[in-house]
Amino acid sequence: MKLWTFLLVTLFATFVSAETHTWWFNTTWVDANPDGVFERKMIGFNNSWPLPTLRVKKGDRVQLYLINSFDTVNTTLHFHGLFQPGSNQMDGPPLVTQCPISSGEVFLYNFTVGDQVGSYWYHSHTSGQYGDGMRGVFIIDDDDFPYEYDEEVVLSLSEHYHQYSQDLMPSFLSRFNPTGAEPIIDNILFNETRNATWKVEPNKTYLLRIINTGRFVSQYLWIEDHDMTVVEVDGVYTQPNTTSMLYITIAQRYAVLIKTKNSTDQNYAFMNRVDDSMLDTIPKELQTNGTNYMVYNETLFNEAKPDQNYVDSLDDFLDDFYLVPYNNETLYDDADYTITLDVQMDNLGDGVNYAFFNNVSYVAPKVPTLHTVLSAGDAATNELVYGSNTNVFVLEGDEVVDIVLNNYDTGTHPFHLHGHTFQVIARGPAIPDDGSPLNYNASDHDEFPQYPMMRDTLYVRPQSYFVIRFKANNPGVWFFHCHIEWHLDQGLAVVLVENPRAIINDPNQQLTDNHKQICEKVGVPWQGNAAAHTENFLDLTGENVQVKRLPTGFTARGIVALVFSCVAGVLGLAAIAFYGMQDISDVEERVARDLDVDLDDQGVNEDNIERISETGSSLSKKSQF
Ligand SMILES: *[C@@H]1O[C@H](CO)[C@@H](O)[C@H](O)[C@H]1NC(C)=O
Ligand SMILES: *[C@@H]1O[C@H](CO)[C@@H](O)[C@H](O)[C@H]1NC(C)=O
Ligand SMILES: *[C@@H]1O[C@H](CO)[C@@H](O)[C@H](O)[C@H]1NC(C)=O
Ligand SMILES: *[C@@H]1O[C@H](CO)[C@@H](O)[C@H](O)[C@H]1NC(C)=O
Ligand SMILES: *[C@@H]1O[C@H](CO)[C@@H](O)[C@H](O)[C@H]1NC(C)=O
Ligand SMILES: *[C@@H]1O[C@H](CO)[C@@H](O)[C@H](O)[C@H]1NC(C)=O
Ligand SMILES: *[C@@H]1O[C@H](CO)[C@@H](O)[C@H](O)[C@H]1NC(C)=O
Ligand SMILES: *[C@@H]1O[C@H](CO)[C@@H](O)[C@H](O)[C@H]1NC(C)=O
Ligand SMILES: *[C@@H]1O[C@H](CO)[C@@H](O)[C@H](O)[C@H]1NC(C)=O
Ligand SMILES: *[C@@H]1O[C@H](CO)[C@@H](O)[C@H](O)[C@H]1NC(C)=O
Ligand SMILES: *[C@@H]1O[C@H](CO)[C@@H](O)[C@H](O)[C@H]1NC(C)=O
Ligand SMILES: *[C@@H]1O[C@H](CO)[C@@H](O)[C@H](O)[C@H]1NC(C)=O
Ligand SMILES: [Cu+2]
Repeated sequence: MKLWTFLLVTLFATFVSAETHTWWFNTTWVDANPDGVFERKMIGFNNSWPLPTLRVKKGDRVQLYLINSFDTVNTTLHFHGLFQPGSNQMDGPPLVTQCPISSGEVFLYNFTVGDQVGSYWYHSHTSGQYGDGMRGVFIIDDDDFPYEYDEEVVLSLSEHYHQYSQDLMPSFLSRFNPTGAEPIIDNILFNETRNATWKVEPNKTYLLRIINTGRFVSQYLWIEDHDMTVVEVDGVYTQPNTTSMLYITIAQRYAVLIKTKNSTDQNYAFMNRVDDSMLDTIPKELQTNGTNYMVYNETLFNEAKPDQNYVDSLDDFLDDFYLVPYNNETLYDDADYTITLDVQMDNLGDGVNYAFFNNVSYVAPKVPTLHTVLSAGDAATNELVYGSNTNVFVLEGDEVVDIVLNNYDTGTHPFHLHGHTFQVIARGPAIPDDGSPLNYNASDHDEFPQYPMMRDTLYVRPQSYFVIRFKANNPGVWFFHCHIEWHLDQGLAVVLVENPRAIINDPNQQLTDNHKQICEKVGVPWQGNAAAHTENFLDLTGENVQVKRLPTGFTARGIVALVFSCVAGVLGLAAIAFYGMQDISDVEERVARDLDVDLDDQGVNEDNIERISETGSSLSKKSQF
């Protein structure tokens, strides 16, 4: 009898605990002043910004209706870190798993939260919109949270630009920005503001969920005279590890326990600081440190705020490589399949600086890759149908996959894999700008950790490498990309087509009617190969491809350095004023013509190469590569 009651109660509990959350969100521009020094509009939902923190439990259903109320632009929403088992079409990246949602349309993100808990976030995956504010925190609460705490608090970090993404992007991806220098940030935010106040009570344990919702810079985080005990990283519980400082890249999450003091006679500085090594230039007026406040005593706080807290070194942050998952999950078996990706940044024939994985700069196909899978039949296992510029790798079901990433660039990059967490099995040290890049050596490496750290976003150090390992147990089309929005726009992405047959055969994975309508409205076919051919999937004529390369021996930096050196040096300042009144690209054309460089055909008079590279080096600025 007792057992029966128990079983019934358990069954009932399981049954009722799966809730359905229905949200309707209307994208709207909202007047805001996040950093307190500049009024601008931010993208909110229903005329409100910052966006709400969404809370669910595992197994719950989410029905989020996204109403695109932008005047003209498309949008999409990604739930960062969610596995989306059997619901790949709800993952969010446009032209990877869905058609863009055009202005005036409503898309229903309808999915069940998988077997996951912890700290996540959601953000637009379209056109830098999340940098304009379309981002929020997503928490999967856990009834069986393994650590004791009294109160839970979320904290988001990000950087802030005064200009809109749509204005920053064209000048970033321009031949007049040949080094690919990212726009310099105007501020860093702490919980979507600055100088923030966190009121705490004494003698308590807080669970602080820290989420970097930024699009560019990593941040250091520390609290005056308080330690933080890491217990979760990107939704993976860890064995506790106590530190005084965190380094958190964009898209990463850390949940930490913080024990408050027993006395209320003092308040403390809660510092965030930009990793300024990621900035090309550091303007004098940029506040690289943010001082926020952990307030125990408001009376005292109103009298005097704590001063900025200084640390001797920024190198003492917790190295996430050494964290151990709480469940002691051991290293997976050796890889069945190893994908090696070389990261480079370089200019193409149009003088614009692009980013490459294995010499391919990602260009979106004409048909979303998932839709190609669903319409390709037997051809779905053939990488060719996905196009030559999408960097697609087809994975077999349940195989163990290693991604070896060698970074030839001198910058730090946070890479994110959709649909999975991965084991972090190797990561090399930073190599200074004047050293040669350090590649991963499969026949000579440190022993892999027995219990590797698992997460979904991982940084690679400058001119170094990492190796990650995961099981291909989640059929779907999963984007793997640098989360720095600028670098994604430069093409730093690959697409993993995981177990295509299983996707095709799963009734849940078929496109919803709403999804097909969205495609029709935006004029994107929902069937066909990368070039939108439905008859012959191997016919790629008309596919989208990257800009052509410059001829060998000719550096694109040369071209633009040449333009600037000519304009500034040879023609003099008066010429800048003169040319400045005309379309600036005209200047380049005229200079190129004078020097016999054919920009359109990318042909070049060999005699000029020497001169061009000379001017290039004499003028070279600090660059990210
Ligand atoms: C947001 O706006 C939509 C559309 O008007 C409405 O249906 C919904 O109830 C609103 N949601 C909230 C949370 O206010
Ligand atoms: C969405 O917000 C805009 C701007 O406030 C408003 O004009 C529009 O009616 C809203 N749409 C819906 C469906 O509520
Ligand atoms: C933060 O403090 C600075 C300097 O004191 C001030 O200019 C700015 O407006 C403040 N920002 C906010 C959001 O309070
Ligand atoms: C919306 O997406 C479609 C299909 O990718 C594209 O052709 C169109 O230019 C996009 N609209 C805007 C305003 O970017
Ligand atoms: C969401 O998906 C589930 C499962 O396919 C379905 O039963 C439900 O009707 C969908 N919700 C809406 C509002 O269409
Ligand atoms: C950050 O903002 C959220 C939402 O407004 C709030 O609940 C939370 O307490 C804030 N966190 C801190 C550390 O102040
Ligand atoms: C606060 O007091 C409790 C017991 O009274 C003690 O266990 C704890 O260590 C103290 N905390 C601090 C930060 O001193
Ligand atoms: C701290 O809290 C514990 C129980 O939560 C209590 O026993 C203790 O007296 C408190 N200590 C102080 C200094 O408030
Ligand atoms: C807050 O600080 C003031 C000034 O130091 C002090 O007089 C007061 O007792 C403190 N209040 C509490 C609750 O500790
Ligand atoms: C920012 O913080 C770092 C670390 O405490 C410190 O070395 C540096 O001087 C601070 N910068 C400013 C402008 O206060
Ligand atoms: C904690 O992190 C440090 C590196 O920062 C590492 O050496 C140590 O092994 C870790 N300990 C645990 C229990 O995770
Ligand atoms: C993981 O291993 C540690 C010892 O390293 C042990 O204390 C802990 O109980 C283990 N956790 C689980 C969930 O097995
Ligand atoms: Cu990057």
